[in-house]
Amino acid sequence: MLNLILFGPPGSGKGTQATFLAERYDLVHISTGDLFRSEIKGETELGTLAKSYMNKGELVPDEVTIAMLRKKVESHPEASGFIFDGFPRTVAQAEALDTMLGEMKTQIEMLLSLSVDDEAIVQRILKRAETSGRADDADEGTIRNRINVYTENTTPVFDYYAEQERSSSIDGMGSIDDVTHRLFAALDAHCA
Ligand code: B4P
Repeated sequence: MLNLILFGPPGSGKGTQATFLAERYDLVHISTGDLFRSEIKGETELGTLAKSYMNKGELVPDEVTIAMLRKKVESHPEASGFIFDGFPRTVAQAEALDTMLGEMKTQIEMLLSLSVDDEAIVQRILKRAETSGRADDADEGTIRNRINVYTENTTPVFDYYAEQERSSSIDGMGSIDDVTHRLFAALDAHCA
């Protein structure tokens, strides 16, 4: 199995690039952000809870996020690998993911982290807000809070996998195409 984490600040291109990686390497793409948005759309209890955090740019509590992720992974027993997009976002989530994959006799092969300047992030997300209808995209204060939450709660996940020599930093600036080619090159070199 090839299991990857696509990592990076909000708006760094995780969702955009995960689609290309999933197709090229035949991976099941799991985005916790998309899963929460689907729960919100369905007006479920989980959706109502998630919305109260997401609209402020805060993280949804670990317990809830981990349970949802586990359910999704278990619904794909046929998978030849997974690409986790937007998960893990805390060290507790990373530990839970490692335990879950360990039970399946597999592990994370690589964490690919997209680096993008804060100002480019704000511009990308504000542009997306024109069409996304997402409350967490529309307000610059909320976007900056998401960046702060990433810096404080999520960047330790990069170090967690770096200690196991599995983290790799990729330049996320430039065109979508440029970034895709950098990701493919890094993975191909790793898997060669
Ligand atoms: P996500 O859905 O993961 O939101 P995101 O970080 O904004 O998405 P992403 O990074 O994938 O966006 P992309 O760059 O593709 O999370 C939303 C919220 O859900 C979180 O704030 C949190 O509340 C909650 N949540 C999710 N997972 C959680 C977890 N594990 N634990 C707790 N809470 C969790 O797209 C950005 C825009 O940039 C797009 O418009 C795209 O077209 C554009 N773009 C991409 N690449 C570009 C490039 N190279 N140049 C120019 N534009 C580019």
